Amino acid sequence: MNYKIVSDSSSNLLKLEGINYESIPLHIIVSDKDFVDNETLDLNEMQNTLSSYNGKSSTSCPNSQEWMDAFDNADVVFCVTITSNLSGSCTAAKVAASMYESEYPDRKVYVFDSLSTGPEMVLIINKIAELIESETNPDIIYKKICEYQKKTHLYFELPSLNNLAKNGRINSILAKGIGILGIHIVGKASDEGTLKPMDKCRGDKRAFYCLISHMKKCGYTNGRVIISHTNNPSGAGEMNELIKKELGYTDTLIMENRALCGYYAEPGSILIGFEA
Ligand code: X90
Repeated sequence: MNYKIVSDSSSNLLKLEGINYESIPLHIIVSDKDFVDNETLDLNEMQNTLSSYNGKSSTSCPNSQEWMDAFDNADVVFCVTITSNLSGSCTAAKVAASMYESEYPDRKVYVFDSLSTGPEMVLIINKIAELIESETNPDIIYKKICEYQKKTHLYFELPSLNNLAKNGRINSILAKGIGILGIHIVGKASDEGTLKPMDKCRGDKRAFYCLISHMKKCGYTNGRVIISHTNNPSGAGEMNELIKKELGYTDTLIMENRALCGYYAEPGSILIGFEA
């Protein structure tokens, strides 16, 4: 049986060593420019365009045909999407799955709504890749991933909520005061796949300690941790040191947010996917 894993580009993962994997791009639209969130995109150019532009910007998700094209004759496909509560990507993947299965009745597509994004999607994708190596029954892989999703989380600290509010992904009342005088928001992806604020902190150092205390409260012991950041390698490094010191985990993977997460999380942000 030949397997494929497909995610939308909000995972920030472009390649997966030794695994048949594809990322389908979302788009960031700024004035008349369409930034396609793939490996050729110049992230600095996108951020520069955004910071010198005061008008409206928006995003769009892959459509069913784009998902379908990525399935690419695989017998079994596992899709991992950004939360269905903030994007149409998951619905498009589900439509593509039923189109593909009716066209090829002996093939199967499983769609996982991450109810999250970024590094939590990477944890799920890595787990699917591991299971493909050891488990031959795809239904069992599906069930194990559903169980796995119960113990993965996404926490974050964001220096601004502007793009999330301007595009109606959060209530604009939430965005008030964030970004002023160094106030960052610390929050998490809720069980429903929406942004849930937990704290406000002045400066990123306080935000990092705050994240650690929320991870402890969530019951973190020694599970895997993945950090992603937007244009903030030093912050990601500091967070990593704190995770070592306070939580004793030394294997944190650090990634860069690609365009979609970069646009919404905004420069300076840190996202943390972890297993509790
Ligand atoms: O379909 C589209 O156009 C994409 C819309 C995506 C909207 C949300 C993106 C969030 C990116 C921001 C911080 C984490 C929030 C997590 C909430 C589940 C990352």
